[in-house]
This record gives sequence, C-alpha cells and structure tokens, in this order.
Amino acid sequence: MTNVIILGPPGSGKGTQSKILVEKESFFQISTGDLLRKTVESGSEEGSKIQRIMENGELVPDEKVIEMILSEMATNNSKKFIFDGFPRNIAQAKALDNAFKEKSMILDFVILLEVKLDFLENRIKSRIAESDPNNVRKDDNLETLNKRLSVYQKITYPIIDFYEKKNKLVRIDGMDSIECVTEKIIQIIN
Ligand code: B4P
Repeated sequence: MTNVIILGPPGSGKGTQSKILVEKESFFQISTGDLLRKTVESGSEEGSKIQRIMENGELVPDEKVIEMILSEMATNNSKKFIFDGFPRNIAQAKALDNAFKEKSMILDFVILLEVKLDFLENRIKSRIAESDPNNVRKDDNLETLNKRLSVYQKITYPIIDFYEKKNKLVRIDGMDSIECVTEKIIQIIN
C-alpha cells in the first residue's frame, strides 16, 4: 500500500493536506506537531519542556520524536501512513528508514510543498485567524516563525537532497489553492 511523507516549511500546508488525505484517501496521519502538542496539554514536566522548545521555534530532541513515531507505527497497523512534520533532520530520516526496513514497509513518495518563504507570514496569520482566540498556537507569531524558518533552512533542508537521491521526492507548488494542491497529491499517489 502507499506510505507518504509530506515535507515543507512551517505553514506550507503539511497538516492541512494530511487531514484532507485522511478523509479522502483513508490514510493514517502521524503528525509529530499534533503529538507534541498533546504532550504539552497533558501538563506533565516533560510537556512543559517541550512547550518551551516549541515556543522558541526549535526542534524537540530526536529521541523523543523518534520514540513517538515508532510507538504510533507499532500501535496502528494501517497500510497507508502519512507522515506530517516528520522527519525534520537527517537523523530522523535515517531512523524512519530503519523502521521501514524492520517492518518490511516501503516509502513510496516524499511530497515537498514548495512555498516562497515570504509567503509564509500570511499563512501563519491566517492560521491565527482560523484559531479559537483562546487557543492560538503559542508558536504562531512572527518572531517564532522567523526562528522556525531559519531552523528549516539549516537543519531540515538537507533532507530534500537525501530523498532526491533516493528518487522519492516529488515537488508540488504549495502556493496553489488548497484544493488544487490536494488534487495534485492525489494524482501522484494514485
Ligand atoms: P508542525 O505542527 O509540524 O507545524 P507547521 O510546520 O507550522 O505547519 P504546517 O505545514 O502543518 O501548516 P498548516 O497546514 O497548518 O510543527 C510545530 C513545531 O513542533 C515545530 O516548530 C517543532 O518545534 C515541533 N516539531 C514538529 N515535528 C517535529 C520533529 N519531527 N522534530 C522535532 N520537532 C518537531 O498551514 C498553515 C496555514 O496555511 C493554515 O491556516 C492553512 O489553512 C493555510 N494554508 C495551507 N495550505 C494553503 C494553501 N494552499 N493556500 C492557502 N492557505 C493555505
């Protein structure tokens, strides 16, 4: 069956598209951002540490994120996984490769949503506008966005090359409408 990674800068639409693909194509979504936000909401000491990291626009340590991903894969026997927000660096990409090998699974596509960086400010502003005013994401502000963009360029960007060399990467214009991006993804995966 089909396993897909959705890659792109913060606010490029990874979560938006993954949720649509869950509905339309019966994928099982694994979103590290959503899983981390749940840990933060639990109010645990670990959650408070993670909250500070996310509010600073930095990456949560690999051990935590990889452990969450492996546990999600182990407890859900879906044949169609969509990874949203993971991997975000080479160490995470290699850990996912190993998990796939161990489970004899195949990674079919890595879909890169290409969005010009100066466009992302408006995306984050629209996510703030769409949110419940009492529940706006703490990392949704321009200062944190700039840090997240810098982390993306320095740390996440090299995995584009990693997947390109494996012939898994497909680039999509993420500046098209939400519907148009979905349509292109569905064409690719089918
Ligand atoms: P994430 O939760 O992954 O969030 P994201 O990158 O900000 O956003 P996404 O691309 O999903 O945008 P969305 O669809 O909402 O990460 C948050 C933080 O968690 C990270 O900074 C990090 O600290 C931590 N983290 C997560 N994964 C980690 C990992 N693997 N390792 C370490 N740390 C990790 O879209 C944004 C807005 O744009 C929405 O309002 C949407 O409606 C709009 N939009 C989307 N597509 C559009 C389109 N085509 N046209 C117009 N608007 C569009």
